[in-house]
Amino acid sequence: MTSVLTYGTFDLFHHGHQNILSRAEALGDHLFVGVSTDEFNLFKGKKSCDDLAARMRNVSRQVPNSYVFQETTFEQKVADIIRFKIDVFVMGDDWKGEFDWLKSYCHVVYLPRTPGISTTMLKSLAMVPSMVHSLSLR
Ligand code: C2G
Repeated sequence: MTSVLTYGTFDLFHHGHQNILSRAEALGDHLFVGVSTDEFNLFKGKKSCDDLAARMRNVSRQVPNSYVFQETTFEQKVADIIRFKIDVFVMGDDWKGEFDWLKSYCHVVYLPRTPGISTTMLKSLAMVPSMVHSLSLR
């Protein structure tokens, strides 16, 4: 049985997130997903729109047979790999090379990012109506 591990913020859940989760799931028999806490996001320099519960729920809906847990530090990955007996660690290739240090614990796979979609893009699109609204008030 092959166990697969990945992490993410998964804010404003979109098809890029869906793709990586589905492809990670297809690499093995069990998928484990660490979802960044709001506090860890701040450490990563991100302020998520959806709270942790919503982001974990969205992940669980996409990969219902996965085990979804909280990611609170970058460093917890080794402990997670050991406790879940992980065979394959997967991230999108925007992280290429960043997690090669985990290769002594498990296979490390970077999958191509889904082009044309990002949480940052969705956040900026969300700004447009409020900007138009505020401009219209002038
Ligand atoms: N992703 C993707 N295609 C996109 C957007 C994101 O494949 N268009 C992938 C990312 O490469 C990542 C996963 O989706 O593997 C989650 O992305 P984010 O929610 O942005 O997570 P991130 O902030 O990269 O946090 O310790 C690792 C970090 O927690 C990862």
